[in-house]
Amino acid sequence: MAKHGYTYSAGKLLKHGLSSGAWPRMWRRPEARSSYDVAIIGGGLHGLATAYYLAKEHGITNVAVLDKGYLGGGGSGRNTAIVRSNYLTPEGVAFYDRSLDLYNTMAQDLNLNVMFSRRGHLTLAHTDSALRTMHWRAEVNKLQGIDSSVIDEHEVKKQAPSLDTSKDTRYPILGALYHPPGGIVRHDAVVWGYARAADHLGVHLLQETEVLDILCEDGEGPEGKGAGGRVTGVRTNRGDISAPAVVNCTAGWASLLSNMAGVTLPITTHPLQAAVTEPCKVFLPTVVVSGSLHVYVSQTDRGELVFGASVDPVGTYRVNGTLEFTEELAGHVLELMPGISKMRLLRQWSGLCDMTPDYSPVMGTTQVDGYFVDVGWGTYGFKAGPVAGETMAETIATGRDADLIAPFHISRFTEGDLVGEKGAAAVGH
Ligand code: PYC
Repeated sequence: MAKHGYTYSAGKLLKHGLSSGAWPRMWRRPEARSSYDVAIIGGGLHGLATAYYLAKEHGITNVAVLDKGYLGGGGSGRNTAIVRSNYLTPEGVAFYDRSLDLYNTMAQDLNLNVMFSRRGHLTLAHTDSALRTMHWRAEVNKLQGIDSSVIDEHEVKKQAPSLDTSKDTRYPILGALYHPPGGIVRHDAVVWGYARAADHLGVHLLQETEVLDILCEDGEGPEGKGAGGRVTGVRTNRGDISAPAVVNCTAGWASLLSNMAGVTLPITTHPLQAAVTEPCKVFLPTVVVSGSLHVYVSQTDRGELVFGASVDPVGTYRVNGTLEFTEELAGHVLELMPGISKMRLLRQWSGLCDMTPDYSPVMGTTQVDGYFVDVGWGTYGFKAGPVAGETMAETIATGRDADLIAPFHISRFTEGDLVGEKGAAAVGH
């Protein structure tokens, strides 16, 4: 057995596939204990990565990850799997760049092929002001050693020949921010890799375990919640679990869960829709984003085009797909790539995004002792998963906000110290 899982030779794989013997489980289904050192709410990428780094880097293994459904069933399994670090603020660039480092070595670290395809990322500029923002981002990026530069429309055409770079379009392409280290990763594999590795190190993964309340004492709010109080555990549909540290990694549900601890978050929840086509021969070598046309697109190794757009404008917890989205998306995509008009959409889906006013996350300690948040992930949670796990684990283990996430502390909203990342969100929202 290799670290964090099983390694099969081709012969063993074939033998196993043809035999009726059960495949080994990726992770166990343990009975919940009545108490843990750390209870993590949310079995998505962030919760699992936090559990993994707590165990691996800090030796804290008496950890439970609680999910009301199944692992990776929320935003982790619904995103468009894009990774990049070409942000606008120095804080954002440093943070996401560490995540890219972790993605680079993830297949070896977790002993699972997460299919990281480092294929380059283009953010198109269709207006002078967009071009100015791209130059601004490129300079911030370069100052931190990130490979990122502005290219003109001829270079764009070389990178992505299927794009219409002619001048007679509604929004002619003037240039782009080109970021060679960006790419896509197989999102489910990332979840499975962290889950298997965390389980292997002793973490309990408790699926179908819904948190109904966060238990606190000594706070100034009702039931001892809120500022000045401390966390004592969680109430679940399977009974109470005591824990001196409770971590909220629940993405779209973050503000509702946080209210249970008496900590109000400046977050609204909006659906984000995405869609995928039938597969065809691979012709799009990079990830392409257009803020003006509200669309991003990449082609999977299987040949499907995966599209996303802006979040739906109205806040809701519904994850229905809408015809309006499909029509607008198709219209905008065809402005960029008229040649794909015959391709058929296979399916569409939607996930929940926890949006903050400055488009940066809310991470770290809170005014309630032992209650930690890793929320406000908007449309950028997947690319941050590894570094969020690493820095949250450090914060929980030491009781002190890790340097990389200190700028994202909840206090920035009362101190007026926002980290404005709207200009580098995938599309203008
Ligand atoms: O921020 O790169 C991004 C992104 C891609 C899809 C949604 N957000």
